[in-house]
Amino acid sequence: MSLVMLSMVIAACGGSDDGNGNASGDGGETYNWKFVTEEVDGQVQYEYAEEFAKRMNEKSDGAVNIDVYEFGGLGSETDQVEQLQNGTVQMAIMSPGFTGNMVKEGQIFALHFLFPDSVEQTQQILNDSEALNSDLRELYEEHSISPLAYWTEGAMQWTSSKPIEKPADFENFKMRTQTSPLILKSYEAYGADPTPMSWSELYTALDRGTVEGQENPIFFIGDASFYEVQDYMTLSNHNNYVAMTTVNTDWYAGLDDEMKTMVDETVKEMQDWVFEEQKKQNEEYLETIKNDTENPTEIIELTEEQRKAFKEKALPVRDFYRSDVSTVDGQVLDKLLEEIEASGE
Ligand code: 6CS
Repeated sequence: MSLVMLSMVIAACGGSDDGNGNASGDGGETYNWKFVTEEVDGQVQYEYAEEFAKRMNEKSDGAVNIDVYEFGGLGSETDQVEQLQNGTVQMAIMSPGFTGNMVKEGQIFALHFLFPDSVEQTQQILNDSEALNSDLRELYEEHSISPLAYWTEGAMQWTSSKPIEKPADFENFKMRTQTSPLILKSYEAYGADPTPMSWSELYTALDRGTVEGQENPIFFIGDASFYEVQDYMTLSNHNNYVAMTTVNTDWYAGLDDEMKTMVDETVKEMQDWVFEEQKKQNEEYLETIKNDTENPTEIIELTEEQRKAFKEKALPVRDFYRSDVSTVDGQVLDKLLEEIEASGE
């Protein structure tokens, strides 16, 4: 039932709607929320939101109905950030790579070679980190965005129209990035010429040569068919793709205790679910890309020595983050680094 129809039914029953997707009537309270994602049907973020909606509906005996929106249905990635902030949507999967002009500290995820090489260990840190789940969350909340969880969509790799094996291969290379300025800075550190752009334009831009390469987890490179218009994929594992489960801060604060607990518990249990989902999709798409003989992709596996050369160029970007980006003197980064070290890396 659409929201408009629902309001009509409630009005007919003499009930009321608080304008936040929560309505009370003779049949008890009902909740109708919108959940927007940056990906499309089948991709990890969308599958997450569908599973979340299903679990909430079951746990609430049908009282919670969540409409899940694919990317594009409600506008661009940055439009979606605004919709969450003004409460047009209650929930969103958001990539920090699109909020860097606003929440400067969130650009911490743009730093290459920061998290452990192991995706499992990285997810553990994302789950447990106080720097992220408390300190960074507060900074997002100043902008009406509450990140309830951080999760990886997998290690990121490079695709390109020429082989990328050493930093010099990036010299003047036209690299597509998300919009956060520190992501651009990270590629400038290798000598590249980065261009921010929405992924909705990326296939065409790669096909036409407007940009020569991009970074993403393997499932996304496969599902969005980027590899079809690229010749090489470098297994660089230079960073993890981190997504956030976010809610509008005021809306979340206004939920009754029982509903808030249900949301929190579901967000928590989804962490293991989404880890398995991204793992499965990343493994399957690696095979798809390898076996697609109609669209051959040369896969370059960097040695540890080769990765080290990129890491050396990437490390000074941390100092830039501390001195020129951070609004809290690098405290979130320093705390996160301590947590990473304590985790055994
Ligand atoms: O490259 C991007 O912009 C997109 N990549 C992923 C893995 N998810 C959504 C995002 O917008």
